[in-house]
Amino acid sequence: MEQWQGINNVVVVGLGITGLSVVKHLVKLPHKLQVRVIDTRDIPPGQEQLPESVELHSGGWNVPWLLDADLIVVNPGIALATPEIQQAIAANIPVVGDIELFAWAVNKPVVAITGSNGKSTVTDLTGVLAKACGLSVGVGGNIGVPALDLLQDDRDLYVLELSSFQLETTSSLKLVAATFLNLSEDHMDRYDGMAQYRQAKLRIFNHAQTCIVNAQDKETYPDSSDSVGKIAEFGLHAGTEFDVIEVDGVEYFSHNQNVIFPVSELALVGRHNVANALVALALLIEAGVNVQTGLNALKTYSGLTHRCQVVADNRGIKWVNDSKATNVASTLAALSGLNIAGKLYLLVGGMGKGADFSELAPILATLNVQLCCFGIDGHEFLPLHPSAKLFDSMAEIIEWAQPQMLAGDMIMLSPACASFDQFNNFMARGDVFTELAQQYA
Ligand code: UMA
Ligand code: ADP
Repeated sequence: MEQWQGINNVVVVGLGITGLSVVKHLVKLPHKLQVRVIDTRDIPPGQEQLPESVELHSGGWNVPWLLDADLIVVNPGIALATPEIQQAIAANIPVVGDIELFAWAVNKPVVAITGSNGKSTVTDLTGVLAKACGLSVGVGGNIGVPALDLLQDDRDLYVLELSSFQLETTSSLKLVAATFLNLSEDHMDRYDGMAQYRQAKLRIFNHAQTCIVNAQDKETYPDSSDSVGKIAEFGLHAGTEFDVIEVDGVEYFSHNQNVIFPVSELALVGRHNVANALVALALLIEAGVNVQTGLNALKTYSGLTHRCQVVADNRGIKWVNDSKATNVASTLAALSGLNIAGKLYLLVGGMGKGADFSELAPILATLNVQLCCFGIDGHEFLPLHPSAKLFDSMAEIIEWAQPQMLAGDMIMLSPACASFDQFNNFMARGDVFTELAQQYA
């Protein structure tokens, strides 16, 4: 608790589920704090749940409040580069995020996951495996349950998904094992290029006992100048600490050449999910968990909703919700290895976050595809394929496409963009797609 010495006046910037979890945590601390909230939105989500003792300033900034604070706790959705936050930093006021407060409070082992794609799958699966091994486990962070809310229950282990935004404002989180899964372009509206985005993610290793890195993506390795814990590599080929090896023609997950589990028994589909399962095993093994008792969970775990999920399958037409594909690499993962008898109706677009979509063109050229573009940056996809057509909404696309679809076709939402231009979040976007699928299929 020594971190709280001299802190009396805390300003929480940005409400939402993170801000609310921070406020609830602060008002429960043993020492009395003055807690105030600033949210630039006119009607911040969650304002009705604020305790009466907490003052709210909404609809814009309140710089005097910021400059009067002993500590500012900022929502991951707000960039540190925002001028008002920069003004506070220049005035030497400490600015942290909810994960830093979690680090100050937690007293049990924590493992954490970052990367451009696969974070939620690895986080959820690690939690499922740990539970199957008999541990009481708290799973949260960027996956949608604020980390501080997890502390309400005493657990044996915490598993956190951490975004680059959360890592930017975290400096003292101790981890028994941490992984950086992969790096590909994302959030270029928030960073001055890939190097800055990568540095934010590398912060996960700052106080990690074991750093689990991707042998097939050297960008996930700490820089040689960084002082970090033990490095453990994972890879889909033999030759790394955690890898996939072949014994008598059968592929196995393995640790230091010792077989753990046959890859073919993994319920998840796709090669990227073999890597995801390998990392979940690696995190728990490095955290000292005996995974043998929980391995059956790999046979039944079928993944999270909104990730390449078949939501309707009628008259030979598959409707696939991959709303969580919010960047180019995740849409590429969804498209690679697709085996469709007929035509693919691919729904792309939304808030592009400054990304370069041209990387999708080569794979689109190999597919029998109808590219259907929507959302604020939908027009940016038009040059990628001759079939591309622009629409205002998903509903309009489906109304147009449905009468033409034939048995063997697939219609997939894998938008390569964030959802915030038309939806509250990627889940709401996936739910709308799913409802349309159920209505039209
Ligand atoms: N906002 C304002 N003014 C404010 C506060 C927020 O304009 O004063 C805007 C932000 O710019 C942001 C948006 O509102 O774009 C979302 O903020 P929010 O209040 O909805 O945030 P929370 O509900 O607290 O959700 C946050 C994470 N959101 C972001 O990082 C944008 C959630 O990750 C996370 O699940 C949650 O905390 C719990 O930890 C979402 C996300 O999109 C899923 N993350 C990005 C990603 O995965 O790519 C990083
Ligand atoms: P994140 O939380 O990092 O966004 P998710 O597990 O939610 O990751 O998956 C997001 C998208 O990325 C989905 O479309 C999924 O199919 C794809 N994906 C999952 N794991 C990987 C991986 N290891 N490499 C590339 N793409 C992946």
